[in-house]
Amino acid sequence: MPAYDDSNIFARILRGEIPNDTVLETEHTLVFRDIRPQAPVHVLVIPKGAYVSYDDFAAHASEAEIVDFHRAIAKVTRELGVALEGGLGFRAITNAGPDGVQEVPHFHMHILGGRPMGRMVQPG
Ligand code: DGP
Repeated sequence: MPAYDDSNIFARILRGEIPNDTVLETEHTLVFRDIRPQAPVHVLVIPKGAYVSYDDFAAHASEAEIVDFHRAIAKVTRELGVALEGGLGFRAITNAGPDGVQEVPHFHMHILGGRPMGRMVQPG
């Protein structure tokens, strides 16, 4: 696991050094709109803790952080109208490392919706 780089853009957002369009904030989790939206709904769900990737978070975060993260996804998908309770669904994507084409090395889950999302993975 690469060491967590404190200078990444999401760490700076969490420190309040860079503005963001927050949709939801909980004790351990922040949800904000992606700066380059690829769908009518495109938000990023991030833990406030310093985790590089999903596997880092899943292995090392506390149970409270893990539950809070997933409950935040449940809440925000409902609030944005894309949850299956009242909506047409969404896609959750997380990229990890070079093969996953992860740009920002702070774990984040993309939530995309508001239109049919097409094929899951383009042929390489
Ligand atoms: P990934 O490839 O999974 O690491 O995606 C990183 C996403 O982060 C990408 O969709 C664009 C978004 N992003 C990068 N910089 C910023 C920023 O400064 N603010 C916000 N809101 N999103 C950003």
